[in-house]
Amino acid sequence: MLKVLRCAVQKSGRLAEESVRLLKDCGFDLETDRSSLKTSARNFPLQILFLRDDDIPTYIKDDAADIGIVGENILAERNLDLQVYEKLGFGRCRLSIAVPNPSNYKSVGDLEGVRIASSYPRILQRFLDQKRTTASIYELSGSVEIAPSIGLSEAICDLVSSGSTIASNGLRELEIIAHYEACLIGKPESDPELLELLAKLRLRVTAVRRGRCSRYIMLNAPNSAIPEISKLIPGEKSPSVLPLADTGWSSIHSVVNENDFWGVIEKLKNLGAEGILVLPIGKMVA
Ligand code: PRT
Ligand code: ZN
Repeated sequence: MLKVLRCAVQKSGRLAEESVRLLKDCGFDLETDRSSLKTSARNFPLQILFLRDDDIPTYIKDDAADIGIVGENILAERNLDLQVYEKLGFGRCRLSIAVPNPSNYKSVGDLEGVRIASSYPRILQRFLDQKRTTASIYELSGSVEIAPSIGLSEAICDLVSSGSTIASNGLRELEIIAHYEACLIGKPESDPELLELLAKLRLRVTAVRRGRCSRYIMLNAPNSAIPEISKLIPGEKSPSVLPLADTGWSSIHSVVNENDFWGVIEKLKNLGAEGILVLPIGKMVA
């Protein structure tokens, strides 16, 4: 029987939409009627299982799924023998310790002997051990931010993205423990057919991720500036340089990383570049 790669994604929540969007951008033709708990790609041996994010690592470990998309925080909290194949660039957040605002706590060391409410007791304990601080951890599965105001704890340790939830609960961030994002995970695989499907899926995910982080750039420049511009935007190997009808000028095409983008544009203009065009890239295969 033909093998099918089973991928678990969050059914609803912060990672749900982006996870499906990534898979669709990878070219998997998915019917995503969210009332069903699983669906299959019409053009690839891939089945998607829609689950609660916390259950995804266990499903993989127990062989009910082969791979999955979860926040690294979920993986870091569990001690499962799973591996991260790829960071996916969405669902970014940080795990932080927060304390009432105002309060006299200045660093983690000041939390000696206090009670900290958290849904991430293991990560927090490891962090406190590193900092040689002894505090008691009060485990909660949600609504952690409310704990100090109702007298359950003196501090909390929870995920933060914009910071508005801790601020609106009268708290301030004391220390960041770690930064996380969504990632593609799986367990060490030995079945050759599944390994082949996984390699194909990872190639596509990497290509989409690289495409999302890159921009295609085209510009005109005087020939004298080509060596400097080539150093600035080398692209994969070197930029394409095409002569313009105007003598002494060329059109230069390359790829630029989105993070460096505006800095590079300023430098290109200083080097005499004109008519700079920037286009999105769908996929970039190494
Ligand atoms: O139902 P299910 O169990 O599947 O979902 P869930 O409710 O447990 O998880 P969900 O959808 O809230 O989060 C899924 C994943 O998104 C998390 O595991 C993180 O990897 C990632 N993520 C990114 C976040 C946040 N940002 C985030 N801000 N997860 C939770 N939050 C919460 C945080 O706990 C706090 O309550 O949002 C609040 C803070 O947000 P800000 O913007 O006010 O700082
Ligand atoms: Zn959850």
